[in-house]
Amino acid sequence: MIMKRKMEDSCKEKCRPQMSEEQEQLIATLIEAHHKTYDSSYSDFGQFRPPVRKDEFDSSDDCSMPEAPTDCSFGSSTPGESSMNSGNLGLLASFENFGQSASNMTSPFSMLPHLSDLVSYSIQKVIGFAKSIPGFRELNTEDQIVLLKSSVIEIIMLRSNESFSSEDNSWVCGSEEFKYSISDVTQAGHNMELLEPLVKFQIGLKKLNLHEAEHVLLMAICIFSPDRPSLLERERVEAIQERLSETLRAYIVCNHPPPSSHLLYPKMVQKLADLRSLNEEHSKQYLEISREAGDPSDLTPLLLEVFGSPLS
Ligand code: 8C9
Repeated sequence: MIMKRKMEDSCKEKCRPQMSEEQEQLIATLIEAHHKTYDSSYSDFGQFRPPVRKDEFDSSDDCSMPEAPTDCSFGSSTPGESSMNSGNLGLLASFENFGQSASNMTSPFSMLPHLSDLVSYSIQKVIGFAKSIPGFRELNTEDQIVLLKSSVIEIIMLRSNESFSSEDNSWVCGSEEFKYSISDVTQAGHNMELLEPLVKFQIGLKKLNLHEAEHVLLMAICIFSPDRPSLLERERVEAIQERLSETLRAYIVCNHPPPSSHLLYPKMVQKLADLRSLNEEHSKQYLEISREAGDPSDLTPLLLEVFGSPLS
């Protein structure tokens, strides 16, 4: 009897940091923003320059047509909402046009044009997501740009977990054509060595079985990292991140049942640390790829702006 009373008390105690109305609202806003910027049907992928996969068993390196449609007549389409253009991000001034020339089929980086378009498209979506996080638009423009530039590759890695399949360690975006295996990514110039940690990260993240609320909060927390270099108003960024992490902790306590809730918050924080080292590796790789890529037009103006041009 006493035992039972104690149990009930501790349960109440557990839900002590009950979710406030404001926290519930914050989660609803983030989920809506994510739905608006992550199309689970991947229907825009057909507008990217087509993926070109080298037949590993065919050394002839011929110029046969890729399986993908080579018709690039989508030309002037501008995928992504124009919400990206509005607002005050100077970074966003450049808008992407995916309808560039057909890929160079003899390039050793045969997947580069397609993956560049995928990353470029994802950057635009991440910007759209960031802009709808309460507090982001109220920051000064410089800090908005610092936060986005430094986190965007991390957010792309995080959001890609939605398409990642642990069954065969690939990202599955609808059809077979848009299924990215490790070897596809090495065909964009990324070496295996650095891809392995990314795949390990994806597997580990998948295992956390995050609820959608947790997934979107993790992305928002990552964007509002107060320790990014050269932030002007660090304290404001920190205050927003604090509000987001408190919401995440409250959500887990109140809505995530054990045993998977066990140590979930610290495990998520560890994922943010993993992303930092992936980000660092990425910067090095990007520099190499952008130097070595035969055709500079394999990259896109937005990629050059966000990750930097090798010439600058
Ligand atoms: O530096 C990069 C780069 C890419 C293309 C360029 O032209 C220039 C540079 C990005 C590098 C990373 C790998 C870094 C290893 C440390 C990039 C190749 C990875 C992606 C794009 C490979 C394919 C699967 C980062 C995330 C990887 C993938 C994402 C999948 C997505 C599909 C879908 O879930 C992205 C997501 O936004 C979706 C919409």
